[in-house]
Amino acid sequence: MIKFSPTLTLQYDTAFSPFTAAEFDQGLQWAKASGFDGVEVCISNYNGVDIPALKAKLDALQLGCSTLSTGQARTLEKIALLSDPVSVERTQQRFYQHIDAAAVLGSKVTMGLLRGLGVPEHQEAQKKLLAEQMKPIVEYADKKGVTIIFEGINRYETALLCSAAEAAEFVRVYLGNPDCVGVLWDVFHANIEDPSMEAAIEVIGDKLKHVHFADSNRWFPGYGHIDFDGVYKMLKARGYSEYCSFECNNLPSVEAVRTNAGPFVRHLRAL
Ligand code: LER
Ligand code: MN
Repeated sequence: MIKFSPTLTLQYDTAFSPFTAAEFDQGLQWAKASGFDGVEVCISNYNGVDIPALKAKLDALQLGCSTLSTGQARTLEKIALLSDPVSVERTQQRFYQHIDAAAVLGSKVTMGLLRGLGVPEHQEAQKKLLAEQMKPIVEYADKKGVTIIFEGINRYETALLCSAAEAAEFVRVYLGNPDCVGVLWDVFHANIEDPSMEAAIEVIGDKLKHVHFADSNRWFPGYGHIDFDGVYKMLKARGYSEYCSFECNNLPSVEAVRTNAGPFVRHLRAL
């Protein structure tokens, strides 16, 4: 069975969360009432973050945690893996903390923009370097039984590893296909980068471990031109049983996101 989660932020506000960090508990109540199976939680750093308390809150509502969204630290702290040695070290340490938290929460850990933006030149060298810098993170994840999900991100946000094919190749070839690393496929990026939704799902194959839902304009599904019924049916037909997680801007409005989420999830489940 495919599971669903919305993005909720725990520390710092983001346009992807329909509740502010201060409203986190209200967001959990809404997620439960809307029929979600779990929540995707944005955590930037662990200053003052009580993971056992978060786990207790989720358990009380019988909600899972799909993945830890990690990218906020890149803009807030200017850290990344494709960066200077001090920044690389800080980013690796941050991922160890994310992995420890994920082990408690039973979630995955996202490797998105915190890998760094890269530059258009010397793609091959940067992919090799990134794989090298991810190595201790992957080893730590493996030891802790946590899955890292590597996301293809469109060309306007990053210089490399933009498409589903590139993300899947990076995991399989450059990282050596470890069991503890999968691909996060974001249909908003896919609409820009991938030849078709079908081809993307096919090329990722058994490495597909998480899906981000936002429409072609990054509004809530239904306000752009992505065929979500078609995508959902393809995922279902392939036996995908991980999360589809909403990561869209609060558009057309935060009220619309909050109101539409439950009916949209019910609609997809009925397909
Ligand atoms: C993160 O999941 C993502 O999709 C990035 O585009 C965030 O800006
Ligand atoms: Mn995404």
